[in-house]
Amino acid sequence: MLIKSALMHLLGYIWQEQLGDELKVLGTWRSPFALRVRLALNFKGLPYEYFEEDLDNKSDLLLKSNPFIKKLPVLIHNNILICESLVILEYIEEKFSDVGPALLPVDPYERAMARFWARYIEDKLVAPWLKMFRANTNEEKAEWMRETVEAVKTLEGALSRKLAPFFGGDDVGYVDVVLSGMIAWMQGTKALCGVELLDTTKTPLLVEWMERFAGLEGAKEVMPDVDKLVEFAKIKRAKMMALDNN
Ligand SMILES: N[C@@H](CCC(=O)N[C@@H](CS)C(=O)NCC(=O)O)C(=O)O
Repeated sequence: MLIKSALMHLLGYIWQEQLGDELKVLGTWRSPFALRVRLALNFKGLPYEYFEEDLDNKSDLLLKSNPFIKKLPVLIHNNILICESLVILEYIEEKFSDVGPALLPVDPYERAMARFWARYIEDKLVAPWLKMFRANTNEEKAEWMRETVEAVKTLEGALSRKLAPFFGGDDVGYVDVVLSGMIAWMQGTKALCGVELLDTTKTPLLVEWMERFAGLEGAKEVMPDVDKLVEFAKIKRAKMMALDNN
């Protein structure tokens, strides 16, 4: 795996030298969306320059790069700007189809299914998780928690039907990259919202998947520290509550 990853990086640098292409990523360490982009580039062995943004004080580069919604991540490819993590992943996949491993399957049905699961993760896991985290009442929190837990169970089932180490099969693919942005947040959910989302009895396959994923060369260097994330999120929520109460 180490040799494969070193080779990928070497090929990436050769590609960059030959084409004179330049990739920049605007992100923040805690963003599950920005993480997807960094992971996809790492797995493909594409070198990029990373810019850590302060979302309380957005840089001119971010405001100019994503003037419509002013959010991270942004991929800057030479002078081209691409926003929205899933859109960026598709761009990387299409533009650099000849560099590194493909993230989307070749078969149209498999490709459609990968996109379906990516959408599922967005709508049924990430969105309810955020609502649970931001809920003002216990009733609201319980409702969004129920939805989040349901989504995790469904993903455990989807992985069990794969009979493979990753959603992408023997290697990581699009769905793995999309879900992996949430790994640290899922690990921190007990501390933040009082519910253990992943454990060896309820979701043994996802726990194994998560450990396998976090150990990958392209992932190790960018996965956020769970304790740091929890600390950050607690402060963020306290500030949000204080604003709501004013
Ligand atoms: N759907 C977007 C979500 C992006 C997003 O919510 N980014 C957050 C960081 S995690 C952001 O930039 N927030 C800044 C803001 O809301 O002003 C994607 O997939 O890229």
